[in-house]
Amino acid sequence: MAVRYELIKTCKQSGARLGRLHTPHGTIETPVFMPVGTLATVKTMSPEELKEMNAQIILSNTYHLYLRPGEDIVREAGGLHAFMNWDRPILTDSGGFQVFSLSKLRHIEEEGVHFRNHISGEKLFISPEKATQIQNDLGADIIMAFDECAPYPADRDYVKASLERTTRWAERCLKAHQRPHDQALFGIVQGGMYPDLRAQSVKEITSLGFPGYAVGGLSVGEPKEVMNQILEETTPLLPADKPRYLMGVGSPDALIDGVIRGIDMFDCVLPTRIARNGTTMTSQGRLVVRNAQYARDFRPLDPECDCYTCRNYTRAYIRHLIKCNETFGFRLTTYHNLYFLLRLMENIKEAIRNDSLLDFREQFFEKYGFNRP
Ligand code: PRF
Ligand code: ZN
Repeated sequence: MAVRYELIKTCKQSGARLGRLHTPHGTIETPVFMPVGTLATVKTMSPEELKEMNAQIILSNTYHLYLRPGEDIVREAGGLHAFMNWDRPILTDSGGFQVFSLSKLRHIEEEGVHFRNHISGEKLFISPEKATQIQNDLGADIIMAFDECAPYPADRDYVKASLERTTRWAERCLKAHQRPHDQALFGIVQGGMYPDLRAQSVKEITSLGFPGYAVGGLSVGEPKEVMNQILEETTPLLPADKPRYLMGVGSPDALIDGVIRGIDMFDCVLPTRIARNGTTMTSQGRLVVRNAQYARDFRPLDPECDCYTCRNYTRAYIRHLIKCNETFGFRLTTYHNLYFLLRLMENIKEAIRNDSLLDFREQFFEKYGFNRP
């Protein structure tokens, strides 16, 4: 087995899990937030900077790397770790989501998905076997099954057919997987917003026996109460001795609420994406540093933050850089946002150790507010 999950303790107040995930590139302390490096780079950040802020694992995307530069080139470079000079764990998503969100012209069949390259227009096809082969070539520590994330809203019949196909695809991914000894293939639970379909999906996917499980198909536009309700009914059905990964979720409130519902891993473009349009996460809630009100504000982004950005630069300066499209401005906000979320995860782990995660949640929201992100 390529990874091993070790459950260290559960929070007596909330049931949240503290654990360790051992991988070929080192041990991850969970719950963990994974910064997103879609194109084999966390936009604007160097690997040294990511290490300095204690990023433990990053996520990259099969779909994008298949289109550019091509998995053959990454394999020839010695795999993704060597290619991008990142020696800590990497997870690649399968493309089963990106194909649906990025490619307009696509057609789903039992065999796989036909689509057009969103850059060149070229006709392409990804199957469960192809997604697995690409991920074997990329060489991440954790790879994901090729799934279909149903849109929201979607009717029950559609979601049922889609989750059943996702199960058949998951089985094909397992068969196609060539590196089970050093790459852990995780299964993905679907089932939309229908609790009984979620239960069906968990039953089918767990019967295949994966070393970890993801909850997909959430944070696709549904109200956050709905996501929390679905999670509450889904995670208890998953095996306690395997890691659970909530895909595409990374707002501070959703991280806390997800951990409380038994989630161990998260990823999201949110902190890095909003940073590049001048929005930051602070202990007092979201701060749009691009706004005119910060033109003469010579305080740091977050007075409670001790990151590189907050120790050295003011809101006024960062606003100026971003207004002028200066790259350094995007680097400063990206650094701060990632640092903020990684520190939030540290605080969450500390609260689990102290059996006080529900108290932590109250304190956090009192200051942060319930605004998204
Ligand atoms: N499936 C895959 N990747 C994903 C998702 C999914 O359902 C989501 C849904 N939030 C984000 N990323 N493969
Ligand atoms: Zn900061």
